[in-house]
Amino acid sequence: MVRRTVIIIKPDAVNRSLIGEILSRFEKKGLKIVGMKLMRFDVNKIDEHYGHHKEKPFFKELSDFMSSIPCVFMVLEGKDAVNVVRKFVGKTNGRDAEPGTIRGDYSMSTQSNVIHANGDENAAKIEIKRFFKDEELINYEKIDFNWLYASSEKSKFEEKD
Ligand code: 3AN
Repeated sequence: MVRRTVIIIKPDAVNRSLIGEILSRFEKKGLKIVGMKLMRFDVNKIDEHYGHHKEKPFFKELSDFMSSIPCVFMVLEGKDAVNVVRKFVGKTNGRDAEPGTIRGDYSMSTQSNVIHANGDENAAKIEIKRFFKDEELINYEKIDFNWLYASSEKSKFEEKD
């Protein structure tokens, strides 16, 4: 069970001053921030990251959009973090995303859909390496840990570290 996952707060959310709002949701859920930086999306990395959309008609606009202003890149940690975050984020098209999800609450678009999250655990492993150096990920203990999980959940979680 991968315990870490990447999210990217996209340029539309940065322009709309939603960084704090989005970050706060993950914090309140109980996910721990172990990496965080503001960075302009490198064009070569966009090609790699959105390679599955390279031939699509919207790719150029997507690439221009993602590199237009800096994004916030974050690594979040928690038990089953990939699935938990994916559910939080909601469907790709903000108009279809369920109210209560981040895209459901803040997006009216498929392209400008506020946030990127990992589709599965394999993607999480790849994207952590794509966007973060080892030294940018900080291991630390937070006092809420004992209040977030039952002891049986904690032991299983730690075994997978
Ligand atoms: P998700 O971000 O939900 O994993 P993907 O991987 O299909 O969805 O799409 C990656 C990104 O590509 C989306 N977040 C969105 O910004 C953009 N995108 C996907 N489909 C479209 C589309 N039809 N028109 C414009 N942008 C799109």
